[in-house]
Amino acid sequence: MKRRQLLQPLSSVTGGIIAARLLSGCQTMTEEPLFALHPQQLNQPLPEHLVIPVGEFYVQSYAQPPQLTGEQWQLEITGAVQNPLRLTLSDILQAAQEEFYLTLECIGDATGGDQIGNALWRGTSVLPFLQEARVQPEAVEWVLHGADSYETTLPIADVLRPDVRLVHQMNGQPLTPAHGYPVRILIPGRYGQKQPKWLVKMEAITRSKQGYWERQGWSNRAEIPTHAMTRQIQTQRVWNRQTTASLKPSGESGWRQGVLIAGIALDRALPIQTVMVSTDGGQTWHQARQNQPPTPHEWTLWQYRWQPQQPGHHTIMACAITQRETQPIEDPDRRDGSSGVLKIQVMLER
Ligand SMILES: Nc1nc2c(c(=O)[nH]1)N[C@H]1C(S)=C(S)[C@@H](COP(=O)(O)O)O[C@H]1N2
Ligand SMILES: [Mo]
Repeated sequence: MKRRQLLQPLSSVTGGIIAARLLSGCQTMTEEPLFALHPQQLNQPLPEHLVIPVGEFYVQSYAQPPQLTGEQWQLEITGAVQNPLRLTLSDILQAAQEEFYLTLECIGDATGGDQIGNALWRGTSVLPFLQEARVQPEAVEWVLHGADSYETTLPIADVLRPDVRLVHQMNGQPLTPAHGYPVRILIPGRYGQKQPKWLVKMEAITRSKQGYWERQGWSNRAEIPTHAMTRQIQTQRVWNRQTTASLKPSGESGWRQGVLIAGIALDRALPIQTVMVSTDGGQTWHQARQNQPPTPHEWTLWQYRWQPQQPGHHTIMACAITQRETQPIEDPDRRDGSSGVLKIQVMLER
């Protein structure tokens, strides 16, 4: 839904967009709090990792997921390469395995939206295969093809990296059909559109070209900017269609004992230096506590304990800072991803 609303002013409505509308946004979000934290426990360290279960993880597919079997699946490495390859699933499974956390987000995700999730992935580096295929010097880009005819492109050097992996497991289980069974590729630092599911062909090309979503006006670099999102107020989950919260003064999650504000932050390459939280619509800012994920490609978790003095309406905001940039309050250009600050209205009851 959100994606379609964003796309309409950018391009004419095509079959693909209608399919995207039908297939996205249909995940069931639970009302369970994201963080099992209470205001009384606010001095405890944040969890090291927070993973979204597969059944709750957003799905963004422009068409029906293709039905592939592990036996029939093959990955072709072809085009401007000296030694074209054809890999099977056992080639992927027999290569050196790596497990790593990586946060996936859709570039069409609205500010503070729910098309973002973190998972533990398992797979193998693509680099040894690409080195074996020997890309020709005149090649400029890779076209990454999905079995659903989805395609996206990336500069040659951005895929020839040890941390670009061919992935076959998500949270300890084989990829589900919706998430790309049997194999997808993960390119750290880029929005989801650069991460084809059901990957069947990597084609080196000598003249640059744009992929499916990029032709519809979405950023071709699709690099993740510095941004934070509030995900929880006290024990209530906050998603983009729920930007208000109401708290009673007393009782288990009463505001007089303090209010937990918590969320996530992400950047394409740099660690999150600081997350600043405002409870007065941006007039004053306070530093949140945060964890230190092993790589910047996994979301940073943060929390702030607010001790309100007055009942009434308050506007909560969170803003992330890296060495490169400070998150802007308003979205600069949503075709580069919505990186503006989410504003949550909190009503503290009398
Ligand atoms: N083959 C294929 N890969 C794809 C897509 C697609 O439609 N087809 N959608 C992309 C988009 S726009 C996003 S945001 C991510 C979403 O991955 P997920 O559905 O596993 O969350 O997959 C990407 N890879
Ligand atoms: Mo996406």
